[in-house]
Amino acid sequence: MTGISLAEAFVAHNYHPLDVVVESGDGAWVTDVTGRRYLDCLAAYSAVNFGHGHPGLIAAAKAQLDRITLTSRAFHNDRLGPFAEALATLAGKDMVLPMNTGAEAVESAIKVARAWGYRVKDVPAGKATIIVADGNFHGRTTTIISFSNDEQARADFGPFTPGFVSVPYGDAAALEAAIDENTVAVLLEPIQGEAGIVVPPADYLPAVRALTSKHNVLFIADEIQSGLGRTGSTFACDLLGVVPDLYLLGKALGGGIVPVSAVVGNSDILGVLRPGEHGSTFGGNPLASAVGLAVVELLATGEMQERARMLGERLQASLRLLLGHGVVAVRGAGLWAGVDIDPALATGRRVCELLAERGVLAKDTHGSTIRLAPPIVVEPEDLDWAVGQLEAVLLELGAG
Ligand code: IF1
Repeated sequence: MTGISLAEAFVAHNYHPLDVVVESGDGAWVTDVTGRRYLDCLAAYSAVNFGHGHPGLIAAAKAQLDRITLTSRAFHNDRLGPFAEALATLAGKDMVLPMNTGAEAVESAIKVARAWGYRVKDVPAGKATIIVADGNFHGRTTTIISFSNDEQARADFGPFTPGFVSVPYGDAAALEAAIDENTVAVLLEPIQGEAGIVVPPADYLPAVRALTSKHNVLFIADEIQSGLGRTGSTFACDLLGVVPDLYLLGKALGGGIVPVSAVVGNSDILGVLRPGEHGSTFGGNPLASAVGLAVVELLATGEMQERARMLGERLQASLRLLLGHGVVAVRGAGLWAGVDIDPALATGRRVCELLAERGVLAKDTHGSTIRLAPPIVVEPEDLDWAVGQLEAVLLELGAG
């Protein structure tokens, strides 16, 4: 059986992948089992920000494989401390809670915010609420889907966790109206990914920062997808000069090699956790920490962020030329774009299928939107070529 039919037979049907079976990857390119090459314009939802097989990251992982890979947090390991120090420094904070997946970082921050609410803010027991935004995507656990508005993500998975209030994204007045004395945190994506790369009005995040400070509420920024270089800065919050109380990081923190996530903040908040109250078998393991440290060292030079900023300008400008030619809207920041295809022309899924036939891998979201997030190491000519392929697909579909 081929890779596809084996996967269809033995893997739970919780995804509907394109008909491409990837075998290897190098930089921004992947190769399938037949030897065909594709430009990877998804980069594993930004988990591969620095490219497939980044030499420095692979070297760090290989070196650690030969030392030790797993110790559990029952003991110290010699890699976690340096990783945590470097990551805290990168974020301008003083404490790190290491986890594995993005959803775990979100869950961890929810627990930290609730504990902070009861122990520091003096919210009555069991009353803490967290404000989130309509259209959010923060992961797949039962608590996280409890505050999703996406019926597909929720249907048949209840009962749900209480304690969340959802308000329209981008509307600071609605946010302030929802804050009361039991609000412990506001949890937001600085740019909404799954919703279609939705960039809020420029005054929104600064207003959220001002309101949360004024009302003694934590501002938790889910930078799991937007962070670590993607938008042309270390954090999407940086683009607006906003500093949240907690950063949630994941995806690219693992260098495309291992799952690594973290909650990063100051000890007046993260310090509420006491031994035994929270944890994970794998969080902060030596291999994850060695890779995470190499990722932070890569970002500390600022070169990746600058490259994403420059290539991002190029990408957004070339995509805007397609407006009116099968494209009805382009949104984005840095090397991250949401492109709305004219629904009369084709679904986003169909466009992605035709792009794959032309050697470009991208992913649709919400019917007619496709998202582009190539590895930051992509060559400018390859980026131009990919946009050219999108243009060709739209022409093929009958765009004017
Ligand atoms: C899927 C989207 C991307 C995230 C933010 C937390 C998490 C994610 C902002 C959870 C995860 C994913 C997971 C993947 C598809 C995907 C996605 F379309 F659903 F929104 F990337 F665009 N916060 N994003 O984007 O991180 O637990 O997965 O490590 O679930 O199908 P995780």
